[in-house]
Amino acid sequence: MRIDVITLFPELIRQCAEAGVIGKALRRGLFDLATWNPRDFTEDIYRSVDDRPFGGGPGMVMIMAPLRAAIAAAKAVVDKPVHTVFLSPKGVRLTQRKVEKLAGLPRLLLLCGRYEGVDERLLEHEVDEQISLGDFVLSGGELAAAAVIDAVVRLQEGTLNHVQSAAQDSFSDGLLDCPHYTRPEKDALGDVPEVLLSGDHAAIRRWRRKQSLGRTWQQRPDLLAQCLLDAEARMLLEEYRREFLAAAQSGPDRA
Ligand code: 9D3
Repeated sequence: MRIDVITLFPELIRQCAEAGVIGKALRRGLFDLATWNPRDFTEDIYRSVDDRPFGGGPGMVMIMAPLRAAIAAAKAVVDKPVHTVFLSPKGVRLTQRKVEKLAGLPRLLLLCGRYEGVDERLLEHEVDEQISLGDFVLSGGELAAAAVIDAVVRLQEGTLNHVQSAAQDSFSDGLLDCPHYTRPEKDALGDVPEVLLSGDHAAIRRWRRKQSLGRTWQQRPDLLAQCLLDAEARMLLEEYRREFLAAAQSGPDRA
């Protein structure tokens, strides 16, 4: 797939996209990335990209002309349909479901805002959907765009070396991931749970599922409510709850 990003801070996007597994996917040509700076599409001597809001009030608003020119330039590069997303705190919350949909598209155009926002008329005419990362305030759309790129590229064929990694991620089965351990087996910070050293694969699978269920119950009851639990899951969760409540009864560790 090809991803284009309209941004006043292209280096922010580049930095994110060039690190780790996403950077490797980029270098291997598993996706194409281009950034377009509206500043390069200004025509006045000040290279203005913002102006004061009509109606008054604090802050500045991104003007349409440089954004339109940047979007047009990005669209013109390849003759494939482009899905345009504006990253905005007013958008719909991003979910893995949405990420999966975006990952299947041939072209994605991500539009990043700065200042108080973008002239509404541009959004009406150039944007297919608005996406938010959640109810907190960022300084602009770039970190959100970087998050979308990361999440979408992970799903491109060949990005992850282990075929299973993507499928086993949190959320794929609607539950949070289980805890992980590696060497050393014993440490001042604690010992690795016995079952993981037992070699009993059925017991290990059950333990991990129980931990996933229990942690989802504790941290994300909203996710758990969306899950259809089979008989084994109900039993494992009941066990986890019983152990958790028993531990709470006997009080926090007093050695
Ligand atoms: C504090 C300014 N706010 C007025 C009450 C409006 C506002 C404008 C622009 C708040 C944030 C931003 C910049 N944010 C984004 O561009 C953004 C964002 C976010 O702030 N939170 C979660 N997801 C996203 S996606 C893009």
